[in-house]
Amino acid sequence: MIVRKLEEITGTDSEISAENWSSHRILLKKDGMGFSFHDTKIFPGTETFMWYRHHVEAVYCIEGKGELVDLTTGETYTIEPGTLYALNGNEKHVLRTQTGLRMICVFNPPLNGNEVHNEEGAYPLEDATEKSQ
Ligand code: 9YT
Repeated sequence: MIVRKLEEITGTDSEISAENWSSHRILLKKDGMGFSFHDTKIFPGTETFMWYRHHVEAVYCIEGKGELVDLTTGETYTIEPGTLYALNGNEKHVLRTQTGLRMICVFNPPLNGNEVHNEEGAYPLEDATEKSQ
């Protein structure tokens, strides 16, 4: 059994920060669960383009408010506590928030731990055109 607390992750290699977010990656590939499990904060006033080409991901909002656009359909969804979205088709998407968001994220296959942006397929919006075809 694995029992782990958020504060044990803080300041370790499993706490990863990027321009628009920071993430405590609580379970990783090395834990052998078949998925990774993250507690992620999306910073206030941000807009993040993401495209996980190699992973499926479920995201469950527990704090804050935002807006998700599915770039494959153009559909926009409100994100608030109790909303889950599942990227079951490697959809390109944009997440916007004024308040900031706290999200519980599950990835399959699991992340190794240190992926950010390019390695993971998550790019800032300004790079979208260049890198996401
Ligand atoms: C909301 C979202 O897609 N988060 C992705 C996971 C997080 N950025 C991480 O741990 O890489």
